[in-house]
This record gives sequence, structure tokens and C-alpha cells, in this order.
Amino acid sequence: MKKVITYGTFDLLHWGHIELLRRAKEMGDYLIVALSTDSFNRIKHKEAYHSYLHRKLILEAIRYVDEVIPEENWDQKIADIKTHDVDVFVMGDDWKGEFDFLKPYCEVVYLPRTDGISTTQIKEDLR
Ligand code: C2G
Repeated sequence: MKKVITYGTFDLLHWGHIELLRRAKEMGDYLIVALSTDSFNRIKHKEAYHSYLHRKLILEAIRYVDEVIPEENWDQKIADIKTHDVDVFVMGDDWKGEFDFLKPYCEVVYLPRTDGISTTQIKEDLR
């Protein structure tokens, strides 16, 4: 079984996130999402609207997602890859190059971000 992992806050969930998850799942048979916890979001200086538990509930309802684990810090990725026997690490290309240090442990893929949608845009439009 080919296992894929991706990381993020996924809040407010939108179709750009879904497109990332769909393409990530296409790269294997099993997709793990390491979901940023509320405390890690504070470290990332990201303000999530939904709590970790609610974001986890939402992600677990998505057909492409097989498992959700907590992302609690910047330094857990190598351990996650080993613990979960991950074959492919996937992120949007806004992170291009940032995670190349994972290449000795698994395939590293940066997928083009989906243009025309972002949580920032949604919040601005709603204002
Ligand atoms: N994304 C995308 N297209 C968008 C918006 C987001 O492809 N229009 C992708 C991002 O590139 C990322 C994923 O969706 O791969 C999740 O986005 P965020 O929740 O914003 O992720 P981020 O806060 O950057 O967390 O350790 C890594 C970090 O936790 C990444």
C-alpha cells in the first residue's frame, strides 16, 4: 500500500484544499493528513476559525482522506514518515523547496496551488 502524507491547517476549508487532497490521494492508496493543532497554529501565526477537533471532523468526512493525525510542531515530519511508513510527502508549491530535507526518507512532491481561492480572500469578501 502506497502511503501519502500532507500537512496543513485546512481552515476555512475550500475547494483549493480539496483539489490538493484529491491530487495527493491520486499519488497513492492511503492519504494521511497531519492537521495543525490549535497550539501549533499559534506558532504558525495562523488564526483558525474552527477548532482542531472540528477541522479533524471535517477532514475525516472527505473521501480522499484516510487518516488525520495532529501536527504539533515543525520538527515531527521525519518521525511521522518513519512511524507511518510514508512513501510520498505532498505539499502545495507555496512550500516549494522547504521540505527537500525529507528526500532521503520519501518522495517529496510540490503540487501547484489552486489559483483564485484562499481563506484570506474568503474573509475579505465576507467583510
Ligand atoms: N493550498 C492549495 N491551494 C490553495 C490553498 C491552499 O493548494 N488555494 C494547499 C497549500 O499549499 C497546502 C494545503 O493546501 O499544501 C493546506 O493549506 P494550509 O492549511 O494553508 O497549509 P499551511 O498553513 O501552509 O500549513 O508543516 C506545514 C504547514 O502545516 C503547512
